[in-house]
Amino acid sequence: MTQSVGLEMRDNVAILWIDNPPVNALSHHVRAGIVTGLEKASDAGAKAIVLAGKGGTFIAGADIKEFGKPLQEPGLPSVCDTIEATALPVVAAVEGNTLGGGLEVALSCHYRVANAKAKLGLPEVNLGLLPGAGGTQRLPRLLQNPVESITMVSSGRPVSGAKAAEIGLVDKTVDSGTVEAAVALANEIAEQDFENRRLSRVTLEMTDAIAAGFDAAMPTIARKAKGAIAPIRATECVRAAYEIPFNEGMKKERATFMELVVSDQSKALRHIFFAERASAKPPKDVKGDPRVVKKVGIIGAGTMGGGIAMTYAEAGIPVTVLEMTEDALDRGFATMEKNWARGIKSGRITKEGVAERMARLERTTSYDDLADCDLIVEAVFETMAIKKEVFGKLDAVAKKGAVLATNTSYLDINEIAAETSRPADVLGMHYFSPANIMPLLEIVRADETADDALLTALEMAKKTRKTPAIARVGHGFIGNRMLTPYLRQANLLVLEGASPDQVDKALTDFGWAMGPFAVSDLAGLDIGYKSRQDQKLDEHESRIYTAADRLVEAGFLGQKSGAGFYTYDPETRARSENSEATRIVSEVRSELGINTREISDEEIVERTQFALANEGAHVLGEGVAARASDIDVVYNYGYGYPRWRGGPMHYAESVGLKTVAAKISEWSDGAGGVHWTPSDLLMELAESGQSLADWDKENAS
Ligand code: 3H9
Repeated sequence: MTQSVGLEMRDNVAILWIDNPPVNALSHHVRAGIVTGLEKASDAGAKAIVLAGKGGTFIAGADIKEFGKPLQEPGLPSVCDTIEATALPVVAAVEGNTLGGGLEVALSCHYRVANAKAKLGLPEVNLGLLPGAGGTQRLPRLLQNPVESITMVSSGRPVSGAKAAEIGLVDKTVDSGTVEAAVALANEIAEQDFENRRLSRVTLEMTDAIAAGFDAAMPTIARKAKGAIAPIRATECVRAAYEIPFNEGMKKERATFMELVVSDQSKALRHIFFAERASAKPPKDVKGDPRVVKKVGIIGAGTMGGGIAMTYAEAGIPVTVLEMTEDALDRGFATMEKNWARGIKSGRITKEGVAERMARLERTTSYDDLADCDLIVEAVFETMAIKKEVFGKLDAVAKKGAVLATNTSYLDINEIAAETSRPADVLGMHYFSPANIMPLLEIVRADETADDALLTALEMAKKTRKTPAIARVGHGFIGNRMLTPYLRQANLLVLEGASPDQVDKALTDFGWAMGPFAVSDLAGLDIGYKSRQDQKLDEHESRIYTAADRLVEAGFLGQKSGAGFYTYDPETRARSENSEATRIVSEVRSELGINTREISDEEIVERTQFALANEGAHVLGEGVAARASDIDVVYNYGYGYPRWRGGPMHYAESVGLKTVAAKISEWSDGAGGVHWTPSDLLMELAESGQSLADWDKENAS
């Protein structure tokens, strides 16, 4: 037996304690320990066994770090079979996280007692996998209703212990004392026959109604999967439980698991699982503790400010919202209330919940009222002069030690910080619209930002359930900076002969939530127009956007004006071709003397995705991002990048940095070369054969 599985005898009951912090993952030594523990329990004269987890959690699943490495026996399927076949009855004491392989272990036990608050689920699909230790075969044999099995396996969403009792997943729930209750049950059933509790022996029958249920569910599962394969393959295995005997079902499940575990999708999803945990950790050089935040001030009640205020109010933190006029406050507060009211309609929040949130919001037009705030987030116009004015005022009123954050999406935060007498308190907290919904928080560490101010921003991300990634100062930080070359290529492709719809479709087929032209229409074409004018682009750059500019000048602003690159149905917002946009695009092509050509979807994907990776490598090389994996987090959580592709940097790695670098070199030497600046870092990595993952390990601060 190993130290990670301990044996405790309580009279006739043996408790096998799984102890593998922090989440009791089923690492090799735990699996081996369970098998030996079962034998020891029997040798010790136990009449029944309880399987329990130390630290208030049962088992959070297989050890994800072991995937992709050679399997060390015993494998989890065989451990589960051993548990189920044990001569003594085994009771699982389910509490905390009981996920993936953890739930499969519980399903192999003969009885389950759960804490009502435990989380039971099969989240393997989130890692591009399926339950690979009998979950797809044992779960439907336990639950009466196939729909519950299909939902749990295909969505990966966990259920509470209380819900688990309702659907027949556990035998009993308790509010506290889970292990004691499991021991009591073990004593009660110790002498009873439990043969019918071995789920592998249950025979399922496929009826017409069940088959029709699977047929009906599949298209929805495929639609929701948005290109991910695991939810579909997992559901097929659940279906097999009704169609073939247990042993054959297990073989099918195993074969599918082995196929998925080496798939690019699963590698990408596992990458992002660890990437999002790494990006939430403070840089190694940062010491100390976060400052205490009891109250937050938000400057601006527009779309961004309102969304940010909602985020904090939802997290239970009191907020003071400042605007220039009472009218602006009225509008901002009405919008927040309206947004929450939508949540009431959809059943996400109650009326009382909205009232509680609204009660956490105070309003003011006076900077003096921000004096008691511990964190103040500015969300006013994206103009340096205005930001400086705001920070000057804040400097005068904010209390000592208050963290002063700007929500700027592009500007130089060192310059903003210099406007105050306390640059150490200043940093960027860049939210994404709609801020109360979008999960990304790009935290910008300025040159003089204090460690504890940075830690406060990270802590706030956690409290408000945002996924943070830290960037350093640089135009557009990580995310928006990379958008420029991406959009540049998208617009060039249209000039060269693709239609906006072809570009959008190629990229949504690739997995993006939306294509760049649909996004531009949604954001408003005037936004890009204004920013281009402010930036005073050079001739090469402004040429690319001639068609986009002309659309704005012709009054096509995107969805808000009913048409942009596309026209929108006023009722349904369904989009169709805007013939006037098509005419403008072809007019611009002729004016610029471009001979159009057929453009393949492959070229669209390569040019846009490699442009992202190339700029990402610049960002990395300049130290604006600390890790390639942070860039992937930014794109996953802020820009609708397909999670199952891992992120733009991981995607480039999966294609092969050599291939990506060769293409970029070719393009930069070609006719459109002026639009490419190959990243030295990318070229060096491609040359040396070093991976981005290794670069992260060596260089991340
Ligand atoms: C599976 O079970 C396959 C089987 O069907 C078949 C096998 C044949 N492995 O998230 P946290 C680490 S697939 C290894 O910050 P929280 C995590 O990286 C698995 N490590 O805590 C982090 O490390 P670090 C199915 C794991 O309280 C630390 O633990 N199960 C694993 O916010 C703390 O994690 C899942 O997919 C793991 N399984 O959330 C569950 N889990 O400190 C995946 C966590 O170095 N896990 N770590 O950064 C989770 O969803 C969350 O971690 C959990 C806790 C909800 C459990």
